[in-house]
Amino acid sequence: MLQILGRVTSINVRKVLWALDELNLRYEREDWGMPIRDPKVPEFLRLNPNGQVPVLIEGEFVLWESNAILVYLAEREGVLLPQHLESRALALQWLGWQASELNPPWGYAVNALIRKTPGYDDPDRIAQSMQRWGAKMEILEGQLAKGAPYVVGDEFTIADIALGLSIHRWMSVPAEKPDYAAVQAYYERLMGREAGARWMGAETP
Ligand SMILES: N[C@@H](CCC(=O)N[C@@H](CS)C(=O)NCC(=O)O)C(=O)O
Repeated sequence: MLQILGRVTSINVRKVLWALDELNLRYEREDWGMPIRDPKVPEFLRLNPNGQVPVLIEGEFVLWESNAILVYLAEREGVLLPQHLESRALALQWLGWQASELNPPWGYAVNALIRKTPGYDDPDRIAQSMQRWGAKMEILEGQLAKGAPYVVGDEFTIADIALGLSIHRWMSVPAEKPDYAAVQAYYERLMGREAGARWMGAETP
């Protein structure tokens, strides 16, 4: 039985849970991650030295990094990644872009406006974070405005899972935002999937 370590309030854990549901795979989940259960303890650090969730365990096999877990699950099941070489590369491109380009700018704004983390109250830095985040969202808008239902075409892939959760966060942040019509339509399409609606639920920004 697959085992997932991580709290459902984590966007990176929800990526994995969404993929597992799309694949109809059964799993057991153990709550780890602050404030529920501190992963910076020897027992957890032996599994993931970063002290972060999610972690996948299958027998002796241990895997961390949410996008690597998505790729593993997709390849294990032979779905959610295109067979066609170029389409597959494009799906991996958007998956990598989500983690390395789209996510980093939101840190300050999300801490200030969603998490209300003490110390994150500088209006200039909030504005700067929103501006940089918006610039990345504009790139996604440009791709989606080409008219395909999913980010690399007609096929739903693990890249859509990762992007969907990032867009959900964008939608949840209470701030003035540009109106991205293609992103909005894509988000609604992803919400139309049973597992998408489950893991992009309103209570989990
Ligand atoms: N690059 C990692 C990032 C993982 C990450 O940042 N996880 C956060 C939750 S979203 C975490 O473990 N935070 C510490 C905690 O929850 O205690 C991945 O994609 O798996």
